[in-house]
Amino acid sequence: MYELYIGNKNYSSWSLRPWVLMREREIPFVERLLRFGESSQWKDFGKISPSGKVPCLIDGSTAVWDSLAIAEYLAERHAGIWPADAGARAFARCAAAEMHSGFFALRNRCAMSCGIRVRLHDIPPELTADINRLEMLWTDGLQRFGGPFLVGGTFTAVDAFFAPVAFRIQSYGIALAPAAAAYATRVLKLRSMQEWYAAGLAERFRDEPHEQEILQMGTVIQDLRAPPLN
Ligand SMILES: N[C@@H](CCC(=O)N[C@@H](CS)C(=O)NCC(=O)O)C(=O)O
Repeated sequence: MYELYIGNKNYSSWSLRPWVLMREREIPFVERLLRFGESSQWKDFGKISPSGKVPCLIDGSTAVWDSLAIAEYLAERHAGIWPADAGARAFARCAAAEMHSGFFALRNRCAMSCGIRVRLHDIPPELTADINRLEMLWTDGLQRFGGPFLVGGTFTAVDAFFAPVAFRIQSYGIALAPAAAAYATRVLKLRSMQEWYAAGLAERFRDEPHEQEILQMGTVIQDLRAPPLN
């Protein structure tokens, strides 16, 4: 049985990728959640994962410690992680890689925090450029491959890579063109995403660095999370 180490569901965008992918592809795993800021939990994890970062997939004696590498590792063992058609697969891999190594303004200015709603202090040109590129990329995929997912009829790794963006769009009220907005809503409505969201809302542990990162960029206008413990 695979073990998947993840961070707090409210904050950990990188963790969400393999988690939602495995859930949507019905690949069984044991979830191991580590709370940010709790050094006792992370101390032992550092012995398991070379980077000490989540997500990390453990398969027997093999550790796979990066979300894109996890997708590729799973693709070697399970059908349907990437689309069967070579053209669709190339598109999906490019889009997932683009998310993995780009969209810096979106990632830095709109940190994932599923349970809050934020009004950004400002929207600089680099954020507008990321949003425009996202809209273009999603619209292109949906048109080319016919939807409802980014490269066709089934949820694949590329959708998993953009799943955290769907939460960001919800939290920051980012307006998108109709097809792209509908895709984000569709992803948010998946049962696995709803479960992740509910678990994120129920988390009572707050990680101060994550909270501060958001307050630097905007004003929290709604906090739907369970009351904090710490
Ligand atoms: N490139 C990595 C990035 C992983 C990453 O940055 N994870 C963050 C949490 S979302 C982390 O573990 N932070 C804890 C730390 O840096 O100590 C991936 O794709 O998995």
